[in-house]
Amino acid sequence: MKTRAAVAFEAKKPLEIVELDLEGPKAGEVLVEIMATGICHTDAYTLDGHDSEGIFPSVLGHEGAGIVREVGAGVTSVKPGDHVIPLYTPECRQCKSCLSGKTNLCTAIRATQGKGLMPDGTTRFSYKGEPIYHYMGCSTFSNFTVLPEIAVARIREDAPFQTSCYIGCGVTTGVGAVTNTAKVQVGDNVVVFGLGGIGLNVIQGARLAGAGMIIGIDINSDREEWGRKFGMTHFLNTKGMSRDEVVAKVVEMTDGGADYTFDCTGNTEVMRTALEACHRGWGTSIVIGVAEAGKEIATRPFQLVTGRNWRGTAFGGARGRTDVPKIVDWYMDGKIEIDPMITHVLSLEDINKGFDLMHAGESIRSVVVY
Ligand code: NAD
Ligand code: AHE
Ligand code: ZN
Repeated sequence: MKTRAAVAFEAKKPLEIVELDLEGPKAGEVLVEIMATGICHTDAYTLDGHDSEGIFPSVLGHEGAGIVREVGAGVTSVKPGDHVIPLYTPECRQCKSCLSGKTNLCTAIRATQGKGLMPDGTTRFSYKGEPIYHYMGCSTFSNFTVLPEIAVARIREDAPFQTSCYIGCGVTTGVGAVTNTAKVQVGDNVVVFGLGGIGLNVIQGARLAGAGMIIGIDINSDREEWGRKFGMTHFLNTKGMSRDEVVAKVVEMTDGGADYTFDCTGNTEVMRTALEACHRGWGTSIVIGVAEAGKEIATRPFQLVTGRNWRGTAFGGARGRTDVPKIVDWYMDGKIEIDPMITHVLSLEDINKGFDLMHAGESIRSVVVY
């Protein structure tokens, strides 16, 4: 079949809207009509050539929601007409990682996914007879996409696509980092570095968990108002401040350092600041931001010797097929907010505007509706 898609033909070039050829689902796969997709900073990071796994030409996008239109042989858990959210972190429930109960990082298809391929080692997209690669196993910047059955979460049908697509990455990542990874407890002091599409969801996750102080940090002063909307109690604009100054300020505000800090910037200097702003003896810093290829994190080992913990999280530690439908319920029941964070709704033709708005710091989430 044919599908309209925004294709990343080359790094650092705008996406091009073209009609691609799409092969139907093979055994264990499903064809999904994507109804809406968010634009996450990770899409921009890959398009900008910062992803060591970046492959071109490819169809980016990993934050979608849509409807199953066809299923391949042997598919039993979804059927045509089901509403689903694609999962860049699938859940096979059979691999060592899934069975461990210790991680959400299913390994069933990770090797081919990282090469832009379906589990059988081929691509379903092509353009003028040449292969176009998949991205994060999702490729939601295409109106139709093919996904492994284990990489879709079935969701309730009354959830609007335009907002629930954000649960495919940003909402789950931010809220899950607090509830699944950090397991923030009532009264804990939390510091969030970077108040964009992920950081604001960390803030609302912290509010949900009953955190004490929720300190937001950004270098864009417009983000103060945004943070306060979702539960931030204090704001710090760290533009022009040194690492030591930021750490000293957080230590002063929290009487010794934070119980939990979260990096939602992808900047390795900020990651260090976030670790060092943790309370001596027990504070934990969670890395959410994705750093550019070649970047490394550093700190004095003494920071760890004296009890600070450095951890990371992917997709908020969520087991997609199990947890995503629950997060959709939280949204539909009003426990978490999504609508105000969708600042821009665009057509596929205008998708590059979404990237410009993100780089200019003018959007929280842009969503493309098909
Ligand atoms: P975004 O562009 O919407 O937000 C980034 C925010 O960080 C902005 O408000 C920006 O002003 C702020 N910022 C930038 N530099 C800063 C600095 N030096 N100090 C303080 N604040 C600073 O991006 P997003 O969509 O929220 O994504 C944030 C990061 O999370 C990206 O690196 C993205 O790739 C990553 N991410 C990771 C996961 C995961 O599973 N681990 C999932 C989604 C996104
Ligand atoms: N490909 C990059 C790493 C990118 C990365 O860390 N991705 C996150 C999700 S970001 C969503 O917006 C993730 O899930 N990581 C776990 C995984 O298995 O990819 C690189 O450095 O090579
Ligand atoms: Zn993302």
